[in-house]
Amino acid sequence: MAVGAFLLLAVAQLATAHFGLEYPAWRDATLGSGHNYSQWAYPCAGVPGNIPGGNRTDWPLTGGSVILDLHHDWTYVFINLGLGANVTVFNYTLTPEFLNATGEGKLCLPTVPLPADLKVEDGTQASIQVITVGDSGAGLYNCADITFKADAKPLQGDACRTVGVTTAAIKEQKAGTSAGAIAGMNSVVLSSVVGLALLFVCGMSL
Ligand SMILES: [Cu+2]
Repeated sequence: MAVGAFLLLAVAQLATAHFGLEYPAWRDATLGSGHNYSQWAYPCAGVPGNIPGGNRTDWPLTGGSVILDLHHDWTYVFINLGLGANVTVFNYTLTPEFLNATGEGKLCLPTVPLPADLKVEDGTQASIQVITVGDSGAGLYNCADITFKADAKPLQGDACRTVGVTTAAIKEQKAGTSAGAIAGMNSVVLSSVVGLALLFVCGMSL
């Protein structure tokens, strides 16, 4: 009975948790798609890039919007970029200050800017990688293929609404000035992990 209950919870965890990348449209649905995808799998949940006839979204030259569907109580969010038609290496970070997102719901970031020294042209193809990290410490991955376009605009108004989620930016700090902040953050993370039963780490919060 105990084993059966554990397996049921394990299946529920696989089926119900993790996150959706709604904009730019992800390469393919990695939640309940029937494919053999796993969001635990680096770099893009097992979804190949540049799928023929697949999603590819126009994105502004200086950076665009990102919408996530978050299913966990809290998560850290990182967004990376790789250039090319079929990207497997995401070597530009778009979140020098990664996000600590609290709550389940929709998170819309109106403009995620490119690094100042990264110049792209109209028609440059690329991919966005979104990584979320929760209590378990393991990363979850989703990717979206994009084309940088001079006439593409960030989402505005009702197209970019955040519901149920609050965020705080976690700033990178210089060595020697950050000991207090890091010690404080670790104690918060540690107490929230200790406070959760192991089976609740991922997936039972939907
Ligand atoms: Cu999950």
